[in-house]
Amino acid sequence: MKLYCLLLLAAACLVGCSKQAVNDETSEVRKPNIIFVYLDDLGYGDISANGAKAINTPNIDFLANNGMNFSNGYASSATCTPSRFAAFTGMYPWRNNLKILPGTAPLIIDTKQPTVPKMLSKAGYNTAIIGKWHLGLGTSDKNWNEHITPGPNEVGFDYSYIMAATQDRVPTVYIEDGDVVGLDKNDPIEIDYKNKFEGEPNAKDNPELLTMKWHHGHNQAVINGIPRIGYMKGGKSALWSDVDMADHFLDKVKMYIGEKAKEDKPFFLTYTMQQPHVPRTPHPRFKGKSGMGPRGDVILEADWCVGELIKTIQEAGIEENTMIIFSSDNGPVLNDGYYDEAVELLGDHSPTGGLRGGKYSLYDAGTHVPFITYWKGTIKGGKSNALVCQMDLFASLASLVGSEEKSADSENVIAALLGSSKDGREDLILEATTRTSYRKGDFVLIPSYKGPKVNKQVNIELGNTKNVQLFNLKEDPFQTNNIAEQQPELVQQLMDEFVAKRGE
Ligand code: NG6
Ligand code: CA
Repeated sequence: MKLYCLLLLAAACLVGCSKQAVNDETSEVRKPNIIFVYLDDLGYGDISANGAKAINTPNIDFLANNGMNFSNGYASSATCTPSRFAAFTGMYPWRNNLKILPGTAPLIIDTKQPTVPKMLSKAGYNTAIIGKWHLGLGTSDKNWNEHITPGPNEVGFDYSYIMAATQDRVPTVYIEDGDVVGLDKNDPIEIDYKNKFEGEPNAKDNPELLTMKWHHGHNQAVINGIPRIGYMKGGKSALWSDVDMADHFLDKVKMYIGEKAKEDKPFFLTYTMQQPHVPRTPHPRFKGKSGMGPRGDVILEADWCVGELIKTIQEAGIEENTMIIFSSDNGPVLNDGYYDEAVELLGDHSPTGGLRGGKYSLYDAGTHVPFITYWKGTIKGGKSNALVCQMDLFASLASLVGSEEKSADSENVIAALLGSSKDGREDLILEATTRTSYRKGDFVLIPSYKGPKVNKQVNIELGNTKNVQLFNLKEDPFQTNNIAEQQPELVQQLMDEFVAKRGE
């Protein structure tokens, strides 16, 4: 602990002895605030800092250009629930065979398990999550009209203001510290993922109510004119407004930072935005602004939110004592179940930045996502090709704050995250809809898997092939050349390591 303080004091003095960083009375350094900004389905190529030309993301670029922008930054999984599980627990999601959860799912993090917020809490942090959760809540027979527990507050977040699952799944209400916000007890919420409620509109029988058309799935409850996954009854006074969601979460973020910046304790805030996941519902201020339809518009909206976040920490006077980590839970998808012109209006834009595959895919674009760290005065601007994964937040942040806590699979890559080392992880097991691949150095090995080559509904190549695939991502970042046949020994070596690590 003392060593940490001295080290950070030295670091702070190197960058000019920032006032916020030093507590005058004890001359101990205040640990940095940490803000994890986590987008939903944003692709590597969706930000101008990573080469996008058709879309301009000046605020995310500000973080990238003045912090470290990682060209080998990974989510653990090509879908949301498993990635978030790994980011918060430091444990591979395939160990628990995790899949995308319905809105009714019980909490899937063991309340006894180490988590990033618990570890930081023990290290003296205030902790909060504002935004999307999607890791299950309460028990499977939970009553949405009573206090819902366990949830984020039981796995380490002192404060939570969340949506339970996704914007396209019921319940479409906000939940604050385990209680539905604005609920009228005389109009109780009922949720069912199998059976519709008599007398309630649904997307198949009531197409006249729809303001957005479903393409696949998303044909159950109709809420705010949007067809959703799952049926819902009641809770009218608590329903969220889709177009105001970004502003709503941002307001909570501003309030939280405003309050916590004044406290002696540092804070860890996870700001999990819903964009650009479906349904894409930009606020009217952003509607039509990208020329790319709602998907582009909500990326601009998310970028604006990042700008507001930066302004908030600047105005609170904590910019030099706040580390921001920016990333996305999985790769991009265009048509994820609604007709919203994401495909038709795409033009030349490549959400993956040319990487192969996308959300749900074992090819690179499934998990290879934007990954940026920013900390004014401590992280110098630059680019890094160190291999880093969101699962590494646990061990890296533990090291940053001087915690001895451990998690199952997280590696300490804090030096890479701070830009003081070019080295990240040596290898990484990646997951996509329960299949796994093995990245080691520049190589990625994709074992053979049965199943369709392409998910036709979303039009994404999944990575399933009869034969094993091996790519050298340094020479062939877009995975056009399977070199497994040319390199049988390497295939065998990687396969052996992979199998040993997976414990099969
Ligand atoms: C899929 C949904 C998709 C999206 C995804 C979860 C259908 C047909 N598709 O099952 O629209 O909600 O789940 O996305 O229902 S994630 O980013 O949260 O993993
Ligand atoms: Ca996602």
